[in-house]
This record gives sequence, C-alpha cells and structure tokens, in this order.
Amino acid sequence: MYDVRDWRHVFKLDPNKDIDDDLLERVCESGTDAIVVGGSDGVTIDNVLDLMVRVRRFPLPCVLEVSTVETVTPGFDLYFIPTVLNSTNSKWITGLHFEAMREYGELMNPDELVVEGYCIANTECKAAQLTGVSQKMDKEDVAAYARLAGHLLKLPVFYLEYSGVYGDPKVVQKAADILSETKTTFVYGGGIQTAEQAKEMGKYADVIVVGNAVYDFPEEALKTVAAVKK
Ligand code: 1GP
Repeated sequence: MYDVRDWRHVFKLDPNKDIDDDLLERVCESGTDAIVVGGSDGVTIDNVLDLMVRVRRFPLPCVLEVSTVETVTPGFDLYFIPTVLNSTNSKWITGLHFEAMREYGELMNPDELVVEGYCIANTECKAAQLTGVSQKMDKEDVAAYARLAGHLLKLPVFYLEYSGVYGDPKVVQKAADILSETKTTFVYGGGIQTAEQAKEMGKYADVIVVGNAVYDFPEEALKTVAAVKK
C-alpha cells in the first residue's frame, strides 16, 4: 500500500486540461512519487477515466483527489478527500463527505481513503471561490490551522494550498515547524514553476505539489523533481 509519508514530490494533473502522450510519459517517468488527478472545474467522469487509464500505463501511484462525488471511480491507488478547514460553508468541511458516506460508504475501502485538511491561503483561486474562502490569512492564522490539523484533529495530511500563486516562505516555514511535532504530513502546493522554488518550499514541506507548471512550463516543471528528491 502506498503511503504519502514516503513522498517528497507529486505532480497534480488536471483532467480538464490536455496533455500529449510524450509529455505525460516524461512526467510519469520523471521520478516523481505519484500522480494526483484533480481539478476545480470541468472535471467529469469521462476525463477522469481517460487520464487514469493513460497514467496507469506507468508504474507509479495514481491518486484521485476527489472534488465531486460524481467523478469517483474505482481503479485509483488512493483517494485524497479534501476537507476545507477554512471554508465558511460546512458543505466543504463535512457536508459532501457525509453524503458520500451515506451513498457509497459501504463500497469504499477505508485503507484507500486519505483525508487532506486543506487550508486555502490564496483567496483568488478557483478552489477558494468554490468553497467559500474569502478571508485573507496571516502567518498566525495559517499556524492555527496547522495546529488544528496536526495537534487537534491529528489528520494524516495538512495541505497548504496557494494554487496559482507562490506562497510566502515564512508562512510555510512556520506551518512546517508546527507540523514537525506531529504525525501529520505537510503538503504544500501553489505556484511552483522552477527548481529553485521547489527547493525552497521543499525545505519546509514534506511533499510539494506541482500543477499548472506542467502545462505552462513543462521543461522547468520536470526539473522540480530532482530539486527535492535525492
Ligand atoms: C493546486 O496545489 C496545487 O491544487 C498546485 O498548484 O497549479 O499553482 O502548481 P499550482
């Protein structure tokens, strides 16, 4: 069974974006620890299945980050289930999760489910708009969410999400200090486009996520793997 605690780097691929076979092969053979399939809009069962089948040709873990119940399908190694800790709408904290458990709970293998305590720090990103995150946070706010995830709820994963923008290293460092005292894996995602940025965030986070750069700056994106892995 795959374990996020063993990882340093993942690529997040958006089922709603095109990627050609050649780039997909290079991404999957880059040495990254896993491919996470996930996106905020335009995610359908068809584009999820299509991407899963293509990634499945390569011998690395393939994870679905669940954004809607309708797009959940068997065949992934793990299912990341976000709960948005700083959402103001309970739908995104436990609401959809409750509905999913009512509907499909008996079919799910609990060993394949990993809850991600999301803290969305970029209020402009699509995920923030979708989940009702509008309050900007300072370093102490993020630190409190890290404590909430790590010390209180003892979640397996704390995901500091800056999606689309590069975060403040001081904020990330503070969250990392707090989570280093816990068993919670610290995942950072947002705006990593270069090896230097990967290295900087990789100093603090246990796992870094590279998303948009795969599509926008593929050559640079591929270099982020070696930047954080020995
Ligand atoms: C998005 O955290 C990931 O959910 C990665 O962010 O697309 O900005 O790399 P980027």
